[in-house]
Amino acid sequence: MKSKISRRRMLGGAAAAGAALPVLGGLLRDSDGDRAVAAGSHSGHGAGNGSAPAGHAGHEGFAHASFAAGRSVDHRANGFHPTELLRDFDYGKTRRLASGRLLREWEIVAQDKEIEVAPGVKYEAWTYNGRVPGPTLRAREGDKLRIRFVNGSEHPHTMHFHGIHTAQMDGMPGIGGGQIEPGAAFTYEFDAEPFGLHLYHCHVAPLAAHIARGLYGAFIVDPKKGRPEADEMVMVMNGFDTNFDLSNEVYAVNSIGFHYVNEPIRVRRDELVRIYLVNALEYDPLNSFHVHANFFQHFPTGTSMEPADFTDTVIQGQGQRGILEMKFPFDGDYMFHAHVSEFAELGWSGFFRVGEPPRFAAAATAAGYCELPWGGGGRA
Ligand SMILES: [Cu+2]
Repeated sequence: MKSKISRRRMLGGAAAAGAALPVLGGLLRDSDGDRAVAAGSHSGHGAGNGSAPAGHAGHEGFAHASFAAGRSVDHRANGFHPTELLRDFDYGKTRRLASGRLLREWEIVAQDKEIEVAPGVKYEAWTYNGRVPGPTLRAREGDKLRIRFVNGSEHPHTMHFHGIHTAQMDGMPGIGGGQIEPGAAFTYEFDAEPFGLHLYHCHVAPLAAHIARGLYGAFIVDPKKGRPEADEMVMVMNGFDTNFDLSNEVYAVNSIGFHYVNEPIRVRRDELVRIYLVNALEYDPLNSFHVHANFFQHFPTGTSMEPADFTDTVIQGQGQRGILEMKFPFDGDYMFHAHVSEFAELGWSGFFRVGEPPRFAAAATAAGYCELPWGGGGRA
C-alpha cells in the first residue's frame, strides 16, 4: 500500500482533508485541531454508510469500513494465524549427546513473502520460516543449540541472537559466517545462556530496514528449574512501514493490526498468565504495553526469578523485552494496548476475554471510539 502522504505528516497536520491517504488514514483522530482529518469530518456523524453504524459516516473507502464490515486479513494466505502463533513455542528437534547434554536443532529459512497486516493492507515482508514474527525458539538453560540458517531470500541476511556466545556465532556481517548470501546457508551453534527472554533478528545493513521487514523472533531460555505453571503466550510488538517512508503505518502485537480485538485472547479466571513481551519495533524509539483493570509482575529480560516491579504499564526501547505475570480475578473483556495512544489507534490494541462475558463486549467497548475501525464491530 503506497502513499505519498506519510503518517507523520498526517499527524502533524500537513495533509489536507481529502488528500490521497494511506489506507489506515481513517483511524486518525480529529478531536485534536492539530491533527489532520482523514476524510470528511467526525462532526458530520450523519448518515451511516451501510457497513458502519450511523454516527460513523465519512469513512467510506478506508480500511476502517472494512473492519466494520467484518473483514479480517487472509490468515491462510499469510501462512500464520496470530491466535495460534501466540502459544506456539518451537523447541526444535532434540537428542541427548554423549556428554548428557541436550542438543536442540532448528532449520530456519529466510523467505520473501507478501503478508496482509490489516484488511487490504499488503506488505512485502522478509520472513524467517514464512511468518512474522519468526518462530519462537525455546530452550532450557545449558542446552546446546544448533540453528541451520538457509537464505531463500533475494537479499543477504543473518540470524543475530541475543545471548552469550562467540563472535563467530554472532550473525554479524564480516565476522565468522558473515552475511549469508541468497542461496547460501550457515549453522549457528552456541549454548542457551543466560536464562531469560531474548530475541533474534537479522543484522545486515541497513539494519532498521532488514528488521522492519519482519526478520525477528522471540528466543526464550527457560531457567533450569523452570517457572511456575502458567498459560504462556508470546507477544512481539511490531509495526509496518507500508509505504517505506521510514515511519510505520500499522502497529500490532504479532503483526496483524487489531487482531486480538477481533479475536480476544481467551484466558481463565484466576489462572496465572505469563506473557513473553518483546519489542521488535523499528523507526519509533519506544513502545509500551498496558493492561486494563489489572496489574502484573514484571521481570525485565526475564533474567531474574524475582519481579522488579508490580505495575500495569511497561515501556520498552527497541530490542527490549520482559516477562509479565498476572491473574484476572473477574470475568469480562479487558483491553490491552500500547500506551502510546497513536500506536493503539493504528492497530496495537487487543482484548483478553476472561470466562464467558456477554458475547460482543470487546467490540462493543471498542466501538466507543468512533474513530476506530471496529466501530461496526459485533463479530468478536
Ligand atoms: Cu536481513
